Amino acid sequence: MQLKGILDLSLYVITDRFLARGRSHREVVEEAISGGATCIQLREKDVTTGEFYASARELRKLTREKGVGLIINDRLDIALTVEADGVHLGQDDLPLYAAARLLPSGMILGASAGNLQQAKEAQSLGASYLGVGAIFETGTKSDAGKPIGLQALANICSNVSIPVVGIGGIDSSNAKPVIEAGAAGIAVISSVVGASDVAAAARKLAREVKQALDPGRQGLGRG
Ligand code: TZP
Ligand code: MG
Repeated sequence: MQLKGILDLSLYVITDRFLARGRSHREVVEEAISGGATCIQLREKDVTTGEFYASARELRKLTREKGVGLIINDRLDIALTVEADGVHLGQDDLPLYAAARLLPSGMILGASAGNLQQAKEAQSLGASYLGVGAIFETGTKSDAGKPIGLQALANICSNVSIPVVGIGGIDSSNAKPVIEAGAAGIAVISSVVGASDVAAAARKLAREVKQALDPGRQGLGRG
């Protein structure tokens, strides 16, 4: 899968300024990357466009230095101006067909899907990967809906050809079955951004995911 070469989605950490215990995006993202985050999404809900843009620029510089992908949530204009690796659009955002018209070739188009129909539609409209969920209960997104669970995730994973990232209520206690259901990675907010030790939380999750993606390596003292 071409995306794999461009972007590693295995531990996809999404920012949240309200869950960050007063730490800046920069501090949280630096720690998350040092713990093993492979991709960062800048997600802002209650800031001005100017503030969103400033954060995006700062994280673009940082993620470039660290060699980690940067995806911008909701805002294609900001993703384009800061030369992010991609944009992530939900069901109520700019429609994928409209975004696809402006998207430079090689830029990643992430899409949210809560069921198989949405997943197939997003794939047919050119999505590069899917964020599927909420898998488990989460208090982070008020309109996340009823959790879809692992069975529905597995069904989606086996019916699309683009990579799927599970999202919603994922922590180190339940990351493994998400990968075993066929996901290429996990997307997390509270279990990393809200942790007292962000790097340690990311490290623990990265280990779980790595082992689940490559069980052959278990017990070899790696990772
Ligand atoms: N989309 C579906 S669930 C969710 C989003 C953005 C919230 C994920 O946050 P957490 O804290 O990892 O459950
Ligand atoms: Mg959105």
